[in-house]
Amino acid sequence: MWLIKGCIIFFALHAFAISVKAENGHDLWLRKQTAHMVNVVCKKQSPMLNIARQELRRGWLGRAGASFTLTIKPDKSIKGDGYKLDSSGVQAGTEAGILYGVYDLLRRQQTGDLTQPVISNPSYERRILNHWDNLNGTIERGYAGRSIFWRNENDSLLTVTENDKDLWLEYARANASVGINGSVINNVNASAKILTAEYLKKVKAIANVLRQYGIKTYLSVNFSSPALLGKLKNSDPLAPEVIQWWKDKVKEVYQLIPDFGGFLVKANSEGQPGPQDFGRTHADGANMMADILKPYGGIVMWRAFVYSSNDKDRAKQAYTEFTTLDGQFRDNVIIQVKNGPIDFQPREPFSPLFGAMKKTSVMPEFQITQEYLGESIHLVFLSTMWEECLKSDTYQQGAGSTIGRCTDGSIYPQKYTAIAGVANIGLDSNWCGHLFAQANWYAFGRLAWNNQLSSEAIAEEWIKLSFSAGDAVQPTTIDNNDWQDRFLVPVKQMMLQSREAAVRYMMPLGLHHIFYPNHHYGPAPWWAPKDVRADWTPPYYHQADTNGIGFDRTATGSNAIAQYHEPLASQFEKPSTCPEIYLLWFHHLPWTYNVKSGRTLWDELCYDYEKGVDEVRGFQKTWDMVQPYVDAQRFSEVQSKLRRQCRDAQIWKDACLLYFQQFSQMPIPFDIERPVNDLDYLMKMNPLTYKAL
Ligand code: GCV
Repeated sequence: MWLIKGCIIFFALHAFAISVKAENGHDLWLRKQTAHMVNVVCKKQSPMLNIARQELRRGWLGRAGASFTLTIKPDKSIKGDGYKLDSSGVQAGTEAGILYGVYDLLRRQQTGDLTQPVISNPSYERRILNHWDNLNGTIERGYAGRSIFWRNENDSLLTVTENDKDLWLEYARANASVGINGSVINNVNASAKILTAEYLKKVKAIANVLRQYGIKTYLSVNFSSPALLGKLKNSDPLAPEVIQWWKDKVKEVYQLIPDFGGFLVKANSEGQPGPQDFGRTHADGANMMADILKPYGGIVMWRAFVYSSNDKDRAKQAYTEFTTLDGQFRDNVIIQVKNGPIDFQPREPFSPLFGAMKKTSVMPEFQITQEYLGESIHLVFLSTMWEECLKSDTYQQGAGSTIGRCTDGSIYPQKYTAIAGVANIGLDSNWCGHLFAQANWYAFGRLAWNNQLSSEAIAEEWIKLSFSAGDAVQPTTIDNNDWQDRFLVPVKQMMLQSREAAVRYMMPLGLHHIFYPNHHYGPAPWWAPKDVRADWTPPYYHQADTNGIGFDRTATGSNAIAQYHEPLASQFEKPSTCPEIYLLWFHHLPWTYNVKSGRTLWDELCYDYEKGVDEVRGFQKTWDMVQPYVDAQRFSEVQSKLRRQCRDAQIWKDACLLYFQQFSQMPIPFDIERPVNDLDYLMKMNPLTYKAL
């Protein structure tokens, strides 16, 4: 009888344990620890040093009762906010450096990476999130709920509550823990309203919170603000009254926020106003602002994302426009360049502007939010994509002129170095919509700090910080080795494979921008209404016809290849030497063209789509197999998103193969799965909502 009773109690407790083991992901990679006692020694007191102290007490996993010293003292080997770390303490030249060192130490204690001592210096001086948050609380390309900074008119627009401040503080802490030290808190498609006195009051409140963790606040500004707000007759950057307007405005901003970081500007791009509206150049516009910001230590991040419909190849335009201005920008202007020449596609060759602007500071812009990579539905670890970009060799100053080195001051003497990531953060309880999207925020911070890190190391860290053997349904039956083999290894493998899988089921072999319009979620290679400009339609990019497929960017085509430095230009020029991952980016080739595997181009395309879908099915299995190691809530959320990802990967494959088959007129190889959706149906439904058009 006692045995039965015992069993009932055991199962009841066990069931309870399962049901309470739920986590909503809000703690990110900073989950609560059962910390040991630590004696923190620090001669100085300051709010930031107090945070460092508090973090050590909250997370110390070293020897109980050990002492740990925080020392602010310059050292030749320490640069900027870098630090020196060993098991007895951290030394840095700045308070922020101490904080970063403390986070590094705690991360090492938690992940078991106790290699010491360490000297760690940031690759980029400014490591910045760009929030595309609109002032009405919506987020352009945001998939994790509404803005954490802005609300709509019906919701006490500009009030700042204690809850707001608490959330901003959590946000700032998460950023600081990975070394991010700047936030642009409004959309680059900027409303002029951000510079009104009432909005600036709120900006000040946000800056006051972010500053506590060493984060500078920046604003996106609308180039026409002098006309829109100041009621001037225009916003010509060379007009004295316009310059005076910006001077007054900048003064007002710095009176409120003395450590304000500067402006981010999207000018003469996608309908945004800019200096060209007044016959001036990008340099005229950027320099006018830079001169005004300079006395305050502010910078201008001027975006190179410009294109117009009158050019034959959108991929060439930023390079053409900006290289001619090289040397004309002030030293506190940084040109912000997207990783690829078009627009954050699942795969692009790097933008040829990197390394080509030799007398101008340039900063990379990555997109953390998954506009083109499955929103917050698909599991895609973007670190591998950014690593690919940062490690790409531009050859601009000989072999080894990687994008990382061309932008971090190693090759060109930039006065300021910076890197930006378009944030994927919203009010969702887990911040990013998808649990694994948190890994992209994390990875951006880690790469911004150290652009040499490998995605594998980053994925491993993130997994170890976000999950643990203690999360298992029956933690007592699992030892650490077991957890590593059965959880860490397969989940890491899934993450590392995920971006390549997405490229395969969306647009393999260099295909690009064949997305459904506006939301950019699913496929629409056919979409080309007559009244829409060609460079906003997929056929402009894939150029499929009965002769073949791909965009000819060779010397006989648009000649975009000439924008790359040798030996890349020659390598890209010939299909036989062009890396196959970029084949259809640079070449229009017959369907029967033989690729390196010996297959025809058409067959290769079919196998790639098939493989991409199969890989996602594999991710589903991996995740189901690790169920015993994950709490119920996080497990089921990811499981259900993977189901949707699988359905939609199948849609990608079916839509693209059935559509392109109309031109290739070749059979889908018989050893791969047949499409399961009709093209006619796919062409009539919205792939995000599945609703008929
Ligand atoms: C903020 C793409 C996106 C736009 C975005 C733009 C940009 O075109 O679709 O939503 O606008 O890039 O980076 O400025």
